[in-house]
Amino acid sequence: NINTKEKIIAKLLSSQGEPLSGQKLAEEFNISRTMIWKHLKSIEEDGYVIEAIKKKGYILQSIPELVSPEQITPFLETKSIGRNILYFPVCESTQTIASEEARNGAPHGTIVIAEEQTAGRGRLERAWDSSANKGIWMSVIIRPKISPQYAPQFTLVAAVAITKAIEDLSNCTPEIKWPNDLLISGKKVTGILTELQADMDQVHSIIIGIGVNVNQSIKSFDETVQSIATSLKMETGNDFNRAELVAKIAYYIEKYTDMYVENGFAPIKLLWESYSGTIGKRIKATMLTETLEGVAVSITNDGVLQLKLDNGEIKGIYSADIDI
Ligand code: BT5
Repeated sequence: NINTKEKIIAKLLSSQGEPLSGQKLAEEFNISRTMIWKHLKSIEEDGYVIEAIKKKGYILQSIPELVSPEQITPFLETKSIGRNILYFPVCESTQTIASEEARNGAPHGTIVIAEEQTAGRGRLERAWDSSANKGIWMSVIIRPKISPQYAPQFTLVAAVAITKAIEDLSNCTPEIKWPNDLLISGKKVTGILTELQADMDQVHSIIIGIGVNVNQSIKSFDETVQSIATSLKMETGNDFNRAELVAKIAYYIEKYTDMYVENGFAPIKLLWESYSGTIGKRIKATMLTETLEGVAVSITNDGVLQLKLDNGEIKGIYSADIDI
């Protein structure tokens, strides 16, 4: 059934302004005119605009804004990031698919992307709200030749890359909240989930999961996150072309990954600090086994947060939830 629907979409896309006759479609797929009509209704629900011309047939007026490879590729300015795209209208989690693909040898730069996730996840198995056609839900597989201890730095590389991309296309500058959130007006617009496949000496792949809230209104968010989440549309009043933003993010991930491999973490750290909303603030860091309070004084060259406790002691924090 889905197959017939996809074939009808393909026919509409290739008909180039010539009306498609419902009768001919019915004959070709060997189903009733009513079934054809039902498929067309379902296609319209996906965001395609179809005009029916009496006695002639159906013409495609416009296609929905998607994050399909066909819509992303024209915007791409990269050598490797996004040159292999695996696209899903719906999946459980792009991160899970990307892990599998990475294990099976998917090339550096592969992007797994979905219109909708039914089991999107954050750190520590928390849920990530990923409603259909409104956000960017993607996982990028990179294969830098580094040792595993440096992998967490790629969360910071990604944070800078996404910040730059959002700034370029929206004129909003998100603030980076260490380690993995981007905020606009104090609300979360992006979450990053970095996972690693490695042996003791060498990284095989780093999988950067990226969730960006783009065209949602407050109502499209799950009630549990409505008070903490925002989208680019909510902040600016504008709709954004998600495919263009995906390509921009790919561009900056490539740029900063190359920069990292050539020059190390120092230049990335400078950029990161310029966008950070954490450094210099008094924070509470909640970790798996303890909670610490103090002033976030800096990040080290390894991306570790330096927290100055009230007794003057400096503690290195590798991962935590931060309250400011
Ligand atoms: C994150 O975790 O922020 C990482 C999110 C990564 C999502 C991407 S989407 C593509 C890829 N595939 C996946 O399955 N995941 C990645 P964390 O720091 O643990 O934050 C999770 C918390 O953010 C939740 O507990 C909620 O409070 C909140 N949250 C959930 N959905 C949100 C949304 N859409 N916008 C803002 N906040 C949200």
